[in-house]
Amino acid sequence: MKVAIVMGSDSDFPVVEKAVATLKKFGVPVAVNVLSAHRTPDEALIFAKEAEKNGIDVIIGAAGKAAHLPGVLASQTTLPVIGLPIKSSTLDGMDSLLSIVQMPGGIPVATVAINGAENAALLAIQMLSLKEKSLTDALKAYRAEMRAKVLEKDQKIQEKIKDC
Ligand code: RP5
Repeated sequence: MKVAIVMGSDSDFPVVEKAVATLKKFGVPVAVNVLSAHRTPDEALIFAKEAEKNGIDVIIGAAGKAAHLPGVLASQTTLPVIGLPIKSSTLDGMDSLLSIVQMPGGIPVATVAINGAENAALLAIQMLSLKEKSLTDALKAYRAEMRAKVLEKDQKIQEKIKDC
């Protein structure tokens, strides 16, 4: 097992599934669990304490509202923890973002954008690529594909503006 995604509620899954799909696309093994810093604090702490022993290399912590889960996980392990703020409240996800990003000194959480599930997965893959060269090659191919798509869009715009 390489990447573990822990989400505060199953209601986070519609966002989290994009991270799962990205990790699978790169052939990275992924486990997904529902554990809450507030509703199942004991289980969340044990999960993080045992993550390294269980063969996990990177943890993605996804949570909304008062999103303490990624920080709580990070407090129990030296594995890198990526925080994925979920837009699940009337505050448009700003509460989740600030709860995750404003960590006290000494316990970092690498925070991606609100609902930035794909970037959370890509960042995890970049971390894993330090040890696995095949992932570096796959990331480079992914970026080349992205570049080609943007250049194609640019070309289409050039055609469109001729008719304006
Ligand atoms: C957080 O509270 C979860 O991560 C979720 O984003 C939010 C709402 O949870 P539910 O009430 O939908 O279970 O802990």
